[in-house]
Amino acid sequence: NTKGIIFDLDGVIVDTAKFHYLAWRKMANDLGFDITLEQNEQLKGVSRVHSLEQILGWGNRTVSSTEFAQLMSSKNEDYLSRIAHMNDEDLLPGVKTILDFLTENHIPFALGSASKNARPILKGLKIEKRFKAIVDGNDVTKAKPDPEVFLIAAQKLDMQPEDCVVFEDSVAGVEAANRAGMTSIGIGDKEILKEADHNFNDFTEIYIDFIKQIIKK
Ligand code: B16
Ligand code: MG
Repeated sequence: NTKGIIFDLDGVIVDTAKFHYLAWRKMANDLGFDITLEQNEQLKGVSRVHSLEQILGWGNRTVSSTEFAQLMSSKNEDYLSRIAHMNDEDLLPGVKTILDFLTENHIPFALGSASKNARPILKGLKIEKRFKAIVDGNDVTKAKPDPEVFLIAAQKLDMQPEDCVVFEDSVAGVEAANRAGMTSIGIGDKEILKEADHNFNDFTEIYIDFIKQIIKK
């Protein structure tokens, strides 16, 4: 028996974080202010609605609900045009090796992402069919750091939360995994993701032996 694995998408499987940043930054610039890379850290893993609320707060802007909806939709169009040409070469380094190992060894894995664009992105990367379950921003009512997205993923994997291991690049996502009672693995800056149970800079640092160890029940 093995544990189940849950992958975050943006910043873990593929580097869409930089495209989210560019698209939000362009929107902010059009509104007359800027957002920094440091501020962008706080947007990782955060839903579209909460990201926009946060950004408008930074710029001291209030907008009508109509304008709010327009800003979200034009940001998303801009974002989609930036990721339109993504393909299997855009998998982050080391990800393919891990997915291949899991697939070959029949270890089930799921996606647990805040993104409403997750399915088209996975399709573009040509890995959509390899996931036993895909839970994304369209399936949840509560955004990370609420554990809902990971708890639904565990259910779909037929696993207890404590038997799940989550790979996350965001502070909100690590908190969500911890609150779900799962093992959290932070991918990225250890100083930022200090609440994670294990930390790696990226997947090239993770050896199959480590995977074998953490999936043991
Ligand atoms: P969308 P993840 C998150 O995806 C991103 O990290 C976050 O920056 C983004 O705002 C959120 O998805 C919503 O994305 O606008 O595509 O619905 O990291 O949870 O996979
Ligand atoms: Mg992420």
